[in-house]
Parts: sequence; structure tokens; C-alpha cells
Amino acid sequence: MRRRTQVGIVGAGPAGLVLSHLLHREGIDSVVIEARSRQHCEQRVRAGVLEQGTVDLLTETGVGERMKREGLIHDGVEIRFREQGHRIDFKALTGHGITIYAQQEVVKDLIAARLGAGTEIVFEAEDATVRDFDSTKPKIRFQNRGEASEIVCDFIAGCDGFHGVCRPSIENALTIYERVFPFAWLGILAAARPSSEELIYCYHNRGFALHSMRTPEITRLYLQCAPDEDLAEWPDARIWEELQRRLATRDGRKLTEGPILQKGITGMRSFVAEPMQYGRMYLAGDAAHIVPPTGAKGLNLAVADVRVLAAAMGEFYASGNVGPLEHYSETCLRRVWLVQRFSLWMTSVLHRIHGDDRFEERRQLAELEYLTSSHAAARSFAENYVGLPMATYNS
Ligand code: RFL
Ligand code: PHB
Repeated sequence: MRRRTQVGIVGAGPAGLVLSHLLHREGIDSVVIEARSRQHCEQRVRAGVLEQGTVDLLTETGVGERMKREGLIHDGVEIRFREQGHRIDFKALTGHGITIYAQQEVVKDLIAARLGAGTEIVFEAEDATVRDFDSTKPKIRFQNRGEASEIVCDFIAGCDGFHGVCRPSIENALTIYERVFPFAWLGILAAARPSSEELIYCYHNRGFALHSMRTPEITRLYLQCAPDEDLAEWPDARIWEELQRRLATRDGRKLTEGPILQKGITGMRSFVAEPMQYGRMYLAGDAAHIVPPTGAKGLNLAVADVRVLAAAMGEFYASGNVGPLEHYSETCLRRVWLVQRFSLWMTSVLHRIHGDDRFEERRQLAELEYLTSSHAAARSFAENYVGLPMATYNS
């Protein structure tokens, strides 16, 4: 089977789906190739925090209806250390808040919109390879239900996440910047009412803990753990006991507990591949960069990339102007590095490093004291957390 499309997109995560959606609005055809099943994509538990810019983009382009109805708007977060909470009021500091709406719900809404508009998404596409991106007819080959298929396109968008095939296929042309952290997160989803109305980022000498949520009935919680932590050693009772210890407050408030619905371990890394393009291949989202989840930025960064890419492709098809496409990587990387900086800073302030020196502990506490007592520090934190402006190309 051989087909043609304008943009061949590898990966039906947030980056690939938002890109296909934005291209459709520009009158540009795309086909999305996805290795996993639709059900898998719609049930993968991941991010939960959407920046205002992401919410605005989804709303303005007609895929934000359910998010508006079901999303939880938060005007601040709590920073907890020495068993005391300190609220950072985003709304007062920046005029904006954040929206809590699960990544898999965003993905469900986008898949429904794409299929509704007649875009082809090939789920369970095996052995995808990309080739000829240094020509004007790049190709994606894959197997689907035992049949070999090829898509010939004008451009390929590598939206296939950190473990995809697109970045490795241009690896020789890339410079990689990377930092791997000596800790990970053990995350759970629990059928328990959230114990606070807002997120709680907690520094504790036993390690970082985070209280988040998905709905008024479902809590999402994370604990700092070792990168090679064995989940089998974490029965539910041990997880709750550790969460209660780390998130304890002086006034003795307890977390609401409930059945654990899902648990998993997430490694932490900072990673950037530069440039985010080679020939007619453009990388977006986790395929190009990874941030540790402490700043809640990965999905938002993926959306920011494809916004730039869709606009650049729109300009190319409308007028033949290749300027924005040529500057795609440069335009995105400015914001990518600011977000890397912020995510790394939050990670380094809130996590305990095993065998840590005591100087480091005092530095972290001083950072937290400053953040929660200085208006300037709180404002800087708030403007990064709610989301820096999305980049646009300036010729
Ligand atoms: P994705 O979501 O990984 O999607 C890539 C898609 O490509 C498919 N794929 C392939 N398809 C075809 N052929 C191949 N060879 C393929 N290889 C892979 C995959 O199956 C998949 O469907 O990347 P994308 O679209 O760039 O989106 C990035 C986000 O998913 C990611 O950055 C966030 O989840 C990160 N993240 C968070 N981001 C936020 O903005 N806010 C948060 O609150 C937040 N919390 C988190 C997070 C990530 C976490 N984990 C599990 C990594 C919390 C956690 C715990
Ligand atoms: C989440 O709700 O999953 C979440 C919230 C904040 C983060 C990371 C993940 O920094």
C-alpha cells in the first residue's frame, strides 16, 4: 500500500495529535502513524497540569469543550517544608492560573476530533522507519495488520516521544545535551478525595512528595524513590505510610486514603537534541526534549513546539515562504531552554540526594525560604509555572 499526504506524523501523543489538528485548520492534510492501540493511547496515565496557553489553544481551536466542563482551575499551589505550608497565589501574582485535566483526556478529545474530521490515524503500526528526509519526498514505511505500507509526504513530523524512531534516524546531525538524575518518582492514582484543593509540592528529609489530583474523587500522588526501585517492595500500605510521613503537617492533618488504582515508576532526566530539524524532518515534543516532571512542563512544551511548526507549515503552503520552517528549531529552543532551566531548578530545590552533604540541605531550605517570603521570587516562580509566552517566529 502506497499513499501520499502533505505531512506524515509519527506518534499520536499530544504533539502529533495537536499538530494534525492545527494543520487541518490550515487546510493541510496529514496522516498519523501510531505504534500502540487507540485504547492504550487513551488510557496512558501521565501529565495533569495544563498551562493557560495550552488551555487557550485547545479552546480557541474547538477541542476544549470537555476540558472547560471537567477541568479543575487552580489559582495557586502550596509549597510545604518543615511541616508547614506556604501558598503561592498565581492569580494574584500573574493574573493566570493552571488547569488540572488529565493528559489521556486531552488525547481522547483530540483523537475524537481528528477521526471526526476524517484524518487517518493508523494505530498499531509496527516497525515504522523514516527515510529520504534530505529529499523533497520523505517517506514513512511501516507494517499494519501484516501489510507493508508506505506514506510519501512533503514533510515528516517526528512526534514519537523519547523512545521513538525519528530522532535516532537523524542522530548524526544532532548535538545532545543530557542530565540523568539519581532519583525517580513512584506515582499512584487513588480512589480518594484530594486532601487539599490545590497541588502540594513537599520538601522532606525522607525525600520529595507531591499531592495532585485528577477529579474531585481521584488523587494523584508521587514519592521520590531510587531509579531502580522495585515496585514489588511497595505494597499499598507502605506507600500510604510513606506519603503520610512526608506530607505531615504540624497541625496533624492526614491525607485521605483510598484504593490504589494504578502505580508506576518514572525516571527523571533533562534532555535536549539540537537542532530540532534536519532536511524535511521536524522533531517536536518528547522526541526532541525531556524535562523532569517537577515543573509539570512536558506536555505544555510539546504543544508549544507544534504551534510553531503548524504556523510555519501553514506559511509555506500559503505563500511558499520557507523562513519560518528554516527557523523552527531556533524559535522553539529559546523557550525549551527557559523551561529546562525552570524544571531543573524546581527539581534541584525539592529532591534529596542520597548521602547528601548538609550544605546542600541548607541551600535547599534557603531557596524555599526565599521563594515563600519574597514577592519577587514568588512572582518569578509563578510566571514560569503558569507558563511563559508561547514562542512565535519573528522574521
Ligand atoms: P508522547 O506522549 O510520548 O507520545 C509519543 C507517541 O509516539 C508513539 N510512538 C510511535 N509511534 C509509531 N512508531 C514508533 N516507532 C513509535 N514510537 C513511539 C507512542 O506510542 C506515543 O503515542 O510524546 P509527546 O506527544 O511529545 O507528549 C509529551 C508528553 O506525553 C510528556 O511530555 C508529558 O506526559 C510529561 N509530563 C507532564 N507534562 C506536563 O505538561 N504536565 C504534567 O503535569 C506532567 N506530568 C509527565 C507528568 C510525564 C510523566 N511520565 C510518566 C513520564 C507526569 C509523569 C509521571
Ligand atoms: C500530575 O498531576 O500528574 C502532576 C502534577 C504536577 C507535576 C507533575 C505531575 O509537577
